[in-house]
Parts: sequence; C-alpha cells; structure tokens
Amino acid sequence: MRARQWLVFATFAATVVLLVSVAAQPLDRLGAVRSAAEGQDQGQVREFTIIGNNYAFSPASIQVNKNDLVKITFTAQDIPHSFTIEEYRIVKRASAGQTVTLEFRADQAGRFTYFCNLTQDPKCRDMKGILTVR
Ligand SMILES: [Cu+2]
Repeated sequence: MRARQWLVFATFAATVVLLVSVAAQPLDRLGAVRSAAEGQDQGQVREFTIIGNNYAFSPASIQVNKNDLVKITFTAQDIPHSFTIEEYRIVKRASAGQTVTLEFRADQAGRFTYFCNLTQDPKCRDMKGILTVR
C-alpha cells in the first residue's frame, strides 16, 4: 500500500517537474527574443548631406530615431561655417568650399539646434537647423 502511494507520488512529482520544465522553455525563448530586440536598439545608420550657404543650412531640419548612427557630410559652400550641436558636443568646422564628415550616436531624444558657431561673420548667428531624435 505504501509502495503504491510512493509510486503515485513519484509519478505526480515527475509530471510536475516535466510540466515546469516544458513551461519554462517558452519563457527562455521569450527572453532570447527580448535580448535580440535590445540588440536591434543599436538603431540604423542614417546619412545626411547638409550644405551651409548664405547663412542657412539646407536641409534646415533632419529627423532620426533614438540610437541611430547619424553620419553627416557637411559642406560650407560660400564662406567658412561650422556644424555645431552643443548637447552632443559636436563642433565641426569647414573652410569655404570644403566638405567635412562627422558621425555620432543619437542617444538622447529631443529637439536639438544645429548652428554655425563661427564669429567672424555676425550673420552666422542666424544659421540654425533642428535635429529631431524620436
Ligand atoms: Cu557660418
């Protein structure tokens, strides 16, 4: 009688262990999927060509997603200009007619002004554009 009770208990226990391990598997798989998605949080590579000319940036606004790798090719067409984003600690100067490149990870969301910080020509203060990081 006791032996049969033990057998019933052992069978029950084995079934519980089996069910728990089967139930745990999809959770593991879910975790793997989640960490793969976090890996994709590295974002995309986004490339822009921006011209600084006649005290204006063209385009005057760019949009990226958070964590995108932003690559910018900046040309100062008429006189020296810079491409500056304070919040991202970016200052890239280009001489007249020169093209420079820069890249950064857009790891802060928000709206950021890009501007020319050169002081030689006071009208450069009017040169502004908006980077939107969503
Ligand atoms: Cu300028």
